[in-house]
Amino acid sequence: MAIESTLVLIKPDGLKKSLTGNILTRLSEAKLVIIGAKVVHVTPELAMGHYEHLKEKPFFPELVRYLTGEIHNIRRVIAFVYHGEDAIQRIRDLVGSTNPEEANPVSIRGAYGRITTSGVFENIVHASSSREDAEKEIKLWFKPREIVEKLYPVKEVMLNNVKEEVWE
Ligand code: DAT
Ligand code: MG
Repeated sequence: MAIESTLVLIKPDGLKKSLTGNILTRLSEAKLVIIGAKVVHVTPELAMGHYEHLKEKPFFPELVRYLTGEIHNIRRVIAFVYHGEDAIQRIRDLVGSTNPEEANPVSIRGAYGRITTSGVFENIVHASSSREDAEKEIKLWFKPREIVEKLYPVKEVMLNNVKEEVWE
């Protein structure tokens, strides 16, 4: 077992269904620490970057509309970085499988997700699925100073005459 970090997003359907407290309570069973948290307005660019690996899929345009909140008219998600032993698998186990109809019924996706008539998997939360994905996703959603652990190398740049840390 290893110390890992993982990205969790409460997607627009999770917010619309008012599940934030419930999701955080369930995820607390993983016995991990939250080292970053914020509300994010999701632009199409951010959504496309996040789901880059699926850009050839027929459901990609709908997936981008889902994450930006266009479908639910909720233009935000809540993003978290969880940190600790075996974080990626522990969170995935509580989140459940991608397809909410096939997910363990007591997992978050199994309990609250659905498939829409147009075929979108509305599965409530995102959770990173490998170390490689977690690093890519955490760097996409968070700046170094928004996380209270030094996870990955950073460099300093000057932005409008102010020093800022960015991922190396
Ligand atoms: P996960 O979110 O479990 O990591 P993924 O990375 O393969 O799954 O896909 C990202 C999202 O894309 C997923 O949460 C829902 C959507 N998706 C995946 N496969 C799909 C499919 N066959 N039909 C509709 N949506 C799908
Ligand atoms: Mg994935």
